[in-house]
Amino acid sequence: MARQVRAALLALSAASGLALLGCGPKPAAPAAESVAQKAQEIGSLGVSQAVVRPGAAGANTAAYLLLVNHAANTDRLLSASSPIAGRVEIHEHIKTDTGLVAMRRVDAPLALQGQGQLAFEPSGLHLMAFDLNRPLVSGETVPITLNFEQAGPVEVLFEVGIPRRPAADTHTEHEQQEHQEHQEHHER
Ligand SMILES: [Cu+2]
Repeated sequence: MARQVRAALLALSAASGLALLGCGPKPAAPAAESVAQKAQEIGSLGVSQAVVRPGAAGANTAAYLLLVNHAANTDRLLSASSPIAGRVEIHEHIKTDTGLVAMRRVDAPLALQGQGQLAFEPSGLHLMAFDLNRPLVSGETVPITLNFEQAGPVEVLFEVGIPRRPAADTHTEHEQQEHQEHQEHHER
């Protein structure tokens, strides 16, 4: 009996040896399966396209997502926070009198209509993560918690990467300016 077990073990190790010879390192998961492109259903809320830009430790970065409210009643986004950042603010882009695009903090609760949706995207509404406490590297997944009046705290997983540009936005200047402004914001 003991001999049989030993023989089986030998056969197993031989098999695994062959398997090791036969395959190299596993290829990285294809981008198509990334968390950002998967819909996350959290209670009455649907989340998709959750992406946060890469950034160095101590820097600021912007996060984007599409929020859908499946409930009949309006909910309100009150605040956001994340273990990877000193603080997270809700920002929007506005056009100044001189025609420049600037960003400003949204202080009031942000309404999300019943059965409605809210898009956070480049050159529009976005989440600003200030003072990253570690580098964010493309491909990894980080949590940001959104605090809603009705739904309560909702932890959303964001993929670190470059957001897909909205179809209507073909200007690169906007994003460059966004980065500059974020940096100035930080240095102030
Ligand atoms: Cu911003």
